[in-house]
Amino acid sequence: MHAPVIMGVVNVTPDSFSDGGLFLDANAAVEHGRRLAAEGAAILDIGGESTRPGADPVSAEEELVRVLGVVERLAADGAARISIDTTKRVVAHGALDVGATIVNDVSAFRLDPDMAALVAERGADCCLMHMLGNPRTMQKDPRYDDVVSEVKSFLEERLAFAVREGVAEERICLDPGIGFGKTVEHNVELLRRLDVLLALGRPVVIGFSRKSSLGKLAGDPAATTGSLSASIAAAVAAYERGATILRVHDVREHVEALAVAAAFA
Ligand code: HH2
Repeated sequence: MHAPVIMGVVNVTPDSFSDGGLFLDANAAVEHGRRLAAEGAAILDIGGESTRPGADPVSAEEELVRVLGVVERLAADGAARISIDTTKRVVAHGALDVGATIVNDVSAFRLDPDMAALVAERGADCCLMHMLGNPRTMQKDPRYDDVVSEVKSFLEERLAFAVREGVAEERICLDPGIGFGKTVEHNVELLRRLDVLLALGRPVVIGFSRKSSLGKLAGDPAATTGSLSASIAAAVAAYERGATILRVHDVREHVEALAVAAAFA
């Protein structure tokens, strides 16, 4: 089985759901990113706009101010690859100019279709994620007939779109978007039947870390976040079901747990 790849989260935002405001200051964000790289993150995913349910949108100018210096400094370190977590072409463009090599677009190139041409032209890698609706509305009674086949069809269509726009297929990862327009049951079903998404032939990214479904599964129906231990359990389950990239906030603990899980694979 493949080795797990850890993507460490660096949120340069005042309002992210689990760590909003902690790393809004650029120096604090860079220090945090350095720590995550030293702990074993192969990728640092840097974002300047929260996608939590109900989050307010941020302008491209503001997003650039938040992330650009952080991307540049962490890319210059060379300790980890840099991924820019954005749906905006202009932000991705700026980040690629200063050293990012991966575009993580939670809209899968829908909010800014020109993003695909940018990724193609720059030879960047990308992650295309499923989301039902948008962050303002996505958790209001999400419904599917069959969440797994609907997410699969969506990702299949987005993969074909990206390839049509010139992105090399081997540069594309897919993500079912845990918590993006999904109930606890939807998230569980997506992980339980991950083989259906793996059949698309691309590496799968899973971001379950700290999400509220984990707190609910662990017994608190009103949970707004998930604990570290719950996050690790989900990451190990995702890895054992074939996920390649685990997007996590607590890198050291996940690296340890996944190294042990990998020993049994
Ligand atoms: N989850 C979040 C943000 N970006 N990208 C991918 N590919 N997959 C995910 O599951 C994913 C993502 C939400 O987590 P976080 O960045 O911690 O929170 P916020 O969006 O509030 O900043």
